[in-house]
Amino acid sequence: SPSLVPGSADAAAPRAGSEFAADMLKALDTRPRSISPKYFYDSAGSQLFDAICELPEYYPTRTEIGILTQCAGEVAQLAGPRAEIVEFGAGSLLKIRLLLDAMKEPARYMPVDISGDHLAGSAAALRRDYPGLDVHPVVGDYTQRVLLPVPRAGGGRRIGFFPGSTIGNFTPREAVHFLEVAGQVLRGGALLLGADLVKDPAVLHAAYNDSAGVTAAFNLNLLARANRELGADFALDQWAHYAFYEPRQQRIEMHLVSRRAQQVTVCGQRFDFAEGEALHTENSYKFTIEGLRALAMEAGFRPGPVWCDARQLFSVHWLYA
Ligand code: AVI
Repeated sequence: SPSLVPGSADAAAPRAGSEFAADMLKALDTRPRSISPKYFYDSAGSQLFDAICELPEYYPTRTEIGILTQCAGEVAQLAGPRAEIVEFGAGSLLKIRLLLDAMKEPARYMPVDISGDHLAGSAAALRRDYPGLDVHPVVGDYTQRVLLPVPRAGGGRRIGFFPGSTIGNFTPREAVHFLEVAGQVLRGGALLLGADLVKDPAVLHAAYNDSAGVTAAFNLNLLARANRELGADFALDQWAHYAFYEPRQQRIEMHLVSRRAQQVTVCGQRFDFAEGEALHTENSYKFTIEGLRALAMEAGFRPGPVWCDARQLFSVHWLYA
């Protein structure tokens, strides 16, 4: 899972007091209706996201893995000996393994994630496979200031790792804020950042409208989750997955569109939807290389090398903190 500050485990009972409840009620009360994509990632949503990463149309994951495979040696050189890696989100074990395998003697790996369970699982696997590595999971919201352990005596540079273009799910302001916070904990080191690139809209459209309907199920899982956790009564077959590329803002937008006029109850409160009315569930910004570098500079980073695939679908940036 990309671990975009994923929510905690499913709960059987409606949790009217949860952050999800508060944000969903606020979203339904506001026009246009819009909610943070972080609520996609309960356990069902995280599994659906993993399935998305395997889809033939969803090029980012396999393209980034290809780039990381190519640049890992150079990254290891740039990082230097005894590097301390801070991963924002306990994401794909495959990606972090590519870096760890290339590094001479990485000293410490610190994944930061809101979900303790997710962290514990990946930490155990890495401890087993890298016996010399100090695996130090940190439970916390990496979009806010997180408390990391003090650098080890004789330790190397602090290298941040934020793959998957999860930065594209932030608003530009949130992205700069995240980069500023990351820059503070990485000062003197660097950030290795994956960013999806602006490209042929047909390629983008297909990636978010896969023929197997997995992205649709991922989007609709938000309503299913509300049914499970908030005692909501969304009739899932009355909602359409709608994703499109918006070229002026260079982003994919995902919405859930009401197929008819209907009333929904969430946490005991009723809300009306007209036919065609939407709940905006996600933005996925796409970047130019220069645009991403400018964003990083705004947050105090100094851009270093950038690696891309031959088709220029995806980019991986080394940013000096
Ligand atoms: C996690 N994130 C980078 C994905 C993306 O492409 O924006 C989430 C996703 N949404 C639909 N498909 C994948």
